[in-house]
Amino acid sequence: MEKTDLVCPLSVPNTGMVTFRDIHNPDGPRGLGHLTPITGGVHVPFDIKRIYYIHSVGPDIRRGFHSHRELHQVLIALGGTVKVLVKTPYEETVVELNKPWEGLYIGPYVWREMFDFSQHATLLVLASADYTESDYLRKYEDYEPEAKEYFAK
Ligand code: T46
Repeated sequence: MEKTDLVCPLSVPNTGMVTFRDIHNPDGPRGLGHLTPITGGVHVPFDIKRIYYIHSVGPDIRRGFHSHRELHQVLIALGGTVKVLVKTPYEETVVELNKPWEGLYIGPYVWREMFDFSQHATLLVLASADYTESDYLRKYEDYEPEAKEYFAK
């Protein structure tokens, strides 16, 4: 299932921002907090098959350096801040994730690198499929020609 109208596109194709509900009652008891519900196919443009989270990342660490052929994902900084570079052979941009009610959608053939994790940052990832190593393009020299062919269609 894909509902692309849930995603506000960025300048890089197959990427965009998704804003979730931030439920809180400022008139309720002090410190009651916030709640964000996410339903696959309703609030993100795919059925959620898997979740994982990345945390305790050192200050100078950069992760990612790959693309997926088919996977759809949404990245959410549940706490702290994380920067994400998304790029194709033709465009690139950097997004700072810093709100637990905001997600970065990344679809097929988008190269991603995550960096500048703040202390205690936790990055939640919602994914459309099981972990499949053969879906990864982990070398830029393998990624670039396949991505050029994909985006030429
Ligand atoms: C992505 C970014 C945002 C598993 O065994 N199962 C899993 O579901 C995942 C995601 C990873 N792994 C193993 C594979 C590696 O041996 O965990 C190890 C670290 O994975 P990786 O180096 O791919 O981690 P990141 O942070 O570079 O990338 C991850 C996701 O793999 C990737 O799909 O888009 O987060």
